[in-house]
Amino acid sequence: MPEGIIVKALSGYYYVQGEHGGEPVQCRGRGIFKKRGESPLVGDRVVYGETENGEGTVDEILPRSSELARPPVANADLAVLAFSVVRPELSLGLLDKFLVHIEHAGLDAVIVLTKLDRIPEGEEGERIRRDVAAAEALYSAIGYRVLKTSAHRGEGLDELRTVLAGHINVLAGQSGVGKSSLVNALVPGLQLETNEISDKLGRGKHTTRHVELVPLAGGGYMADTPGFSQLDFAELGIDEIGSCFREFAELSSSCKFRGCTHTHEPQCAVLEAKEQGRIADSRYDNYASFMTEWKENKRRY
Ligand SMILES: Nc1nc2c(ncn2[C@@H]2O[C@H](COP(=O)(O)OP(=O)(O)O)[C@@H](O)[C@H]2O)c(=O)[nH]1
Ligand SMILES: [Mg+2]
Ligand SMILES: [Zn+2]
Repeated sequence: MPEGIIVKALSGYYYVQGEHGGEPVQCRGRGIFKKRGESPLVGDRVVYGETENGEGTVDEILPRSSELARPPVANADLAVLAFSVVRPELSLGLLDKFLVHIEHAGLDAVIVLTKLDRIPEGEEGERIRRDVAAAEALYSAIGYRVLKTSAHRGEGLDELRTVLAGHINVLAGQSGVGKSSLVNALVPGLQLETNEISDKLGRGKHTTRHVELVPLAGGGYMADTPGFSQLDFAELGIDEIGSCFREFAELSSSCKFRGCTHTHEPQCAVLEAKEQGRIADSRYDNYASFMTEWKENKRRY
């Protein structure tokens, strides 16, 4: 039986892209899934069978490596985290918050700094360039790929294409940072609505649509709906936040106490590393503020 990947789900049909190319096969799910409470997702690797009329059935869902709720996608493995360097300005607090959620979902992340062409001349531009260089150095040292792009000038796109190839990619990043522009420049034929267009048509930004995986020229897929739009800590335990900071997670086995929160405990390897400058102040401060935010949210509900 052939294997494939569900690239689209619509009106009870699953569109399965076979391993050997060609058009996706329109499939029904087997009744057994419903009985078992299973539900095939876009991104699922499946075993399917073709029936006479050119349609098919999804017979088996292969084990998932990840599962996102928004958008509902299985097996995404790389988050493309877009942050503009101007309008809106780079915020390391928000960047770290996205990273926590991406790490928690079990995806790797590539940080894409966008709108490089918009950095102004003069002192203001110099300051922004210094901040960008510092962020690049900080996150590269932690182990994230950092790319700089301009969708308008077509800069950095070849490198990004290489990084995305072979993965199931999901976009992340706040509104207006240039996610849609980036993907439109990256994937010929895909025309995601950019904010300018939706403003002209007077449509709301939050039109719900069905998620679809768009094939990339170098192999792999890009989900056409951004994820990680909900950044409260409702789905995380307080003890999980630290493990979503990669450089903390490495150190925490050397903390004296198991379940160390890296805030006040003696002989805490994370606090020691912070004192010695091996952990960036911004990373530690954001961690501490997420812990506080988590506790405040808990008190409220
Ligand atoms: N100067 C410049 N503007 C950009 C770039 N990418 C996006 N923009 C603009 O930023 C705004 C938001 O872009 P959009 O792609 O809709 O952002 P999204 O909300 O993250 O999908 C639009 O006005 C774009 O034209 C870029 O590389 N350079
Ligand atoms: Mg958009
Ligand atoms: Zn500790």
